[in-house]
Amino acid sequence: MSSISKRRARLLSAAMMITASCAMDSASARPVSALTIDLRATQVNSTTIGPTKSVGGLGVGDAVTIEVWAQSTSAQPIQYQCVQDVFASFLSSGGSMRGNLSIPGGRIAPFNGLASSVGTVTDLDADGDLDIGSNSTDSAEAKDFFFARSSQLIGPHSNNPDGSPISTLLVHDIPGGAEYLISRLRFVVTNVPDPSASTSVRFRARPSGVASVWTEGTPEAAEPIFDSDGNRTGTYYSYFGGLTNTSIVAGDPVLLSSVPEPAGLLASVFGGALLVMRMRKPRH
Ligand SMILES: [Ca+2]
Ligand SMILES: [Ca+2]
Repeated sequence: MSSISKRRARLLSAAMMITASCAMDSASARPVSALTIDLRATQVNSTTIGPTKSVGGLGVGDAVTIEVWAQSTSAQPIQYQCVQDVFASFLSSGGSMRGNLSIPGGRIAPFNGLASSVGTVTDLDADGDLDIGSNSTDSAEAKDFFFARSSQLIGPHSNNPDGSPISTLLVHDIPGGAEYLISRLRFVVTNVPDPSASTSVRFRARPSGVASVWTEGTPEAAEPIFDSDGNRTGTYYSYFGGLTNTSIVAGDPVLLSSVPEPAGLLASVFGGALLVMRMRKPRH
């Protein structure tokens, strides 16, 4: 590996650590009780990258794929940390780069249940490009938000009632709980007015009404499945109960920039370091 490649690998590693820290209390390095919605870029046009919090070298027409992960964590993790519903808006904000957000793949099972929605594509922040979701603060106005919704609580081992896997369910263990893939966004660059143009793609929680549904410390039921001859053929896992009503946290945004890597990546790592420093600053 060349020295440049090693340096890039170290920077990517640093960026990944920052990503993983989103569900952690940075000051104490302990998991927190929260639902953290974390975004990370995984593809530019047809090239797989990262996952990373920063993409550089972007020009007009480039398409960035950004995964949306719902991280359900507990400060005192026991049993399972689960997710069912997530209301959201997604925006590109700050900087001079413009581009349009969409969800080209539609909803991802099992978060494609009754009433789920990919949301309305619209310019939420009046900067001339398209975002996803709603600015409504009316608790009765839910229809324009992105809404990932499963018909039941989803845990790390959730599968179909016949014991087969849910092919599109992606789950990772993380400190304090688990994270679940709930969507894939696409940002297509439409305007780069200057050589250092950038913007940040971020999650914004629904400000009123039912924000989301997730649980901590949820028991798991493992039901054996038998065929007609009485032979056990599998297990159906389901989740009920647990604690609710902790806080929703937006993970660090994804920084998109026209500045070639690794400068853009350095900016993200540096920005992440600043965030940690701010969080460590003692309160007075
Ligand atoms: Ca924008
Ligand atoms: Ca906009």
